[in-house]
Amino acid sequence: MTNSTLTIALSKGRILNETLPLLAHAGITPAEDVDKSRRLILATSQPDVKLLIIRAADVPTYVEHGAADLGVAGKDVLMEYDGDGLYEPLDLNIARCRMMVAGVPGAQASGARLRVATKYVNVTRRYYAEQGEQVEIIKLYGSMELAPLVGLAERIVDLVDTGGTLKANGLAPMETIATISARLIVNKAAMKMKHARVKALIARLAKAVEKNSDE
Ligand code: PRT
Ligand code: MG
Repeated sequence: MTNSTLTIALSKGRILNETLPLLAHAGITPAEDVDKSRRLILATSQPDVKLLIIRAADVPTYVEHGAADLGVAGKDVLMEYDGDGLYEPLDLNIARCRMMVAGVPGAQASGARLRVATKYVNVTRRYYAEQGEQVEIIKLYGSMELAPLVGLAERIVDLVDTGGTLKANGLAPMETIATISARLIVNKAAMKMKHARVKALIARLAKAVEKNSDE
């Protein structure tokens, strides 16, 4: 992207839905209906601001490499991502949930080690290391709730909001690893090179977040 453009990476779904009202407060609205559009680069009401629509887990990668100046990513995604080219200046206080250990109540490990299925392998490895517990981590890409039901694992590490998904699958929440919300992230070079505009946007978003929490 050219130096005069400010690009913001977002993922479709709850992140986009909950970020759009905050962006609107900052004077940025998409030029077309984001739910209907298949475009991956969206123009906005501000000619020099563009939105990139990408997968949630890819947002830190785009921002770290400067392919996007800013992004909105869940704390879960940021905890799992191992990079260091990012600033995280603002908790947007949206898309809130908890990262939890869950399982079938009373289920014991079949072998020597508890098997834990998750897409958050880095976070899970750190968590059990801190607990001093040796576990076998099984990498999945989604639908973790299925794993304990078919004998793939005794535990899962997944996001929990209402608890409805766990309950519907006969699982119970057991331990909270972290409380999660979406964060604004900024490329380090963009923070320097486009300082005034990035800072102004952060300030406007911070105001919108404040207003949100008053409601
Ligand atoms: O869906 P896709 O594979 O494209 O990617 P994604 O799953 O990473 O994206 P998306 O849009 O589903 O989630 C984006 C971000 O929203 C996550 O990274 C979190 O930071 C945040 N978020 C907040 C959640 C939830 N709440 C949430 N409840 N993400 C997922 N869930 C899922 C959870 O994984 C479980 O399957 O909802 C289910 C549990 O919900 P309850 O209400 O039944 O407890
Ligand atoms: Mg999803």
